[in-house]
Amino acid sequence: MKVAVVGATGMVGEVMLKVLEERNFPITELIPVASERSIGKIITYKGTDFKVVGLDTAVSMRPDIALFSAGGDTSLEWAPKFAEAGSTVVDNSSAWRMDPTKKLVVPEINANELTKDDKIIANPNCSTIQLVMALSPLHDKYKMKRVVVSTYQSVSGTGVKAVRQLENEIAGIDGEMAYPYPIGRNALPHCDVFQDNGYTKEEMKLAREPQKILNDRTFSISATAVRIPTAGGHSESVNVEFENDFDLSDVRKLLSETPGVVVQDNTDTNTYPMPIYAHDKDDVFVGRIRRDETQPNTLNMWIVADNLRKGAATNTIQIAEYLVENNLV
Ligand code: A2P
Ligand code: 11C
Repeated sequence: MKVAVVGATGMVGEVMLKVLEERNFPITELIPVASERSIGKIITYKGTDFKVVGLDTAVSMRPDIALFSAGGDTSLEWAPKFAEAGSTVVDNSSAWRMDPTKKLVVPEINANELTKDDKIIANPNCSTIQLVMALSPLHDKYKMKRVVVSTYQSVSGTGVKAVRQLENEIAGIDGEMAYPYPIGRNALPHCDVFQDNGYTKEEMKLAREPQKILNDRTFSISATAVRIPTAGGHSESVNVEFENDFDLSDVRKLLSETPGVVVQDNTDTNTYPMPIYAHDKDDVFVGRIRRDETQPNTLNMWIVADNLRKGAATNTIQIAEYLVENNLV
């Protein structure tokens, strides 16, 4: 496979290259792509040096697969050009996610919807992916009615500038600000931009993307997204009301048998998911599983995953793997 990584010099792009290498993705030619200012930079992949090229050059090289993580505007403009040239695009931006003509895919849940005709495939938002990974098996068994989720999101979700802001604050250096306020020793109830309805764009992604992935609009999700000074992963406090009652031990068993989900749940040993543990891992970690004692058929749990891995790069590459394994490219 001739594979282009668009945004190869960015935070997610770098993790994509690492994950492609780790998983030994079948690459015959790698095409690292970034903005004009990075053209000619060297990217080393499996010990070989590759020169970064611009988007025009990359399209003319007609990659089989183009993995995009260079922001929504770049995807909106360039994904169709790659698709026209015959490439299959897997896009990590928010550009195409809610487009009814595009599939929004978490491979463990709905990769079977993919066909050869899907030339632009959307990768969900990081906080959505870890949420649906845990909700999907429970929904299949107990049928969700309503979910209330509060997130505790890593600065790495915002990008390099935000990681640097936190590092500068810790080191006591005045530098460029990615957020309107300090993030160290703080919590900002503000991820992505505010919308007319008073919610942020991140909160609306959490409300809408799971319905599309699970192909079911009979449940609703209400979200509050908060940025906190962690770097290794996003955490989520989740309250789920089901149609049907459940047994807590069955819930634990079901989640622990779900591929890609790891249950870490033992209050006797202080075992629960945390970003410092999830960092650099591909699984979604679930713990603090307990019954909501205030209303029937309702569960509380805590979900943590590395937002740059399963939340972005790994999920994108799993989609590409599915395409290759099923001769869809
Ligand atoms: P560059 O490094 O040349 O700016 P992050 O999300 O970490 O900020 O990274 C964004 C990635 O997307 C980088 O690789 C960046 O390249 C790339 N990028 C940003 N804007 C464009 C653009 N207009 N065309 C191509 N690549 C872009
Ligand atoms: C965050 N979820 O942590 C974002 C990052 O729609 O792909 C990814 C934004 C997106 O701020």
